[in-house]
Amino acid sequence: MSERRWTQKNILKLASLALVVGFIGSNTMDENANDYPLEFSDIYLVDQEEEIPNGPDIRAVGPYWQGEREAAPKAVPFSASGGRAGDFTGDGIADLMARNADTGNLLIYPGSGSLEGTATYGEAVKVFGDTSGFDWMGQGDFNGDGLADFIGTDPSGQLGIAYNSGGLNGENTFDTVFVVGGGWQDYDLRTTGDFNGDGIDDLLVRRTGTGDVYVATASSTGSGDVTLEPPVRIVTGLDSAVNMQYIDVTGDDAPDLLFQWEPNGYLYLYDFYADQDSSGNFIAKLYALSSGWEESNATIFADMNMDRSPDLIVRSVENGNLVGIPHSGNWNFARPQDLFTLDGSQIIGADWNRNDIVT
Ligand SMILES: [Ca+2]
Ligand SMILES: [Ca+2]
Ligand SMILES: [Ca+2]
Ligand SMILES: [Ca+2]
Repeated sequence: MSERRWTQKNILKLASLALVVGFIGSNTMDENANDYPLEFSDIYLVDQEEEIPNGPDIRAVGPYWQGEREAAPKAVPFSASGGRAGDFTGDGIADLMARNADTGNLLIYPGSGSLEGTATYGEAVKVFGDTSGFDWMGQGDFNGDGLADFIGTDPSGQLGIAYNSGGLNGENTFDTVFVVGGGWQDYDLRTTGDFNGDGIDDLLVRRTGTGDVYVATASSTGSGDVTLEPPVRIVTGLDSAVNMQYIDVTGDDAPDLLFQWEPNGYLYLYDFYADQDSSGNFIAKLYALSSGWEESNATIFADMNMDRSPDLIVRSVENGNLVGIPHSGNWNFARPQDLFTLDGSQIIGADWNRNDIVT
């Protein structure tokens, strides 16, 4: 490990956290550890026996969650609701969406269906010209046709949606953006996911300055409009999360909440349906997956290799590399750190720091 990467900070981190069960690609402080393609110096797997400092105090709350629920949401296939990357092309493979920070152009990178380095995603297709008027953009299927639609907000809080017109077709990929409503300037983390299992993606948001996460369920007549219900609080305690995604990674077909926690750099998984008590009430649980993610400034979930398990995509703060980390295919609640196979990581793109939005 080079001097440059093996900094005092890392040594201190090791000593103070005592959490290390292995470096990526190595179970020891191996000389070769730095050859690992992830190129992050201090991503650590988490030993679940150790106490984790500065972790979140997260709780499921609200009318959707009062210690009991009628049932877990209906099964939602990854390909239909997106791994939070969406399928814009209609081939069932999740594609990436990114905005070039200089031009404001919105680009779609079609997924190849295999995790193969820089061939994992194909050449970018420009779908919108200058989108600098949007402060957030994402995707979701808001009319239930299986094709990822566009969603975005502007700084005044107006939220717009544009339906996918039938596949990836340059600047004709989307129909005209229509305004759904306002008020979204009060929320800072935004993501989509099918919360109620009706096949229409819903909006999950955190209220700015709080730890409260809300869901606004969406409905659509299937053609010209989308209605968002008023946001209902579902989770509290996420004040220091720096990103948030809603996707099933445990394989029980019920989406989980994943987030990166700023105070300690950990990636967490909150499983709403981790367990049941003797009365059949669901018990939500928080799992720490790995640490060191302050070295990444983007987190995306997408099934890159089409094994139906969403994989993890991160972006290096240091060099802008986009890195794909495969899902192991297995969820073991006693070994949550094994959910993503860090030593199977590959660089799937370079210079992704040129994009200010990646999803
Ligand atoms: Ca696709
Ligand atoms: Ca759609
Ligand atoms: Ca829904
Ligand atoms: Ca996968």
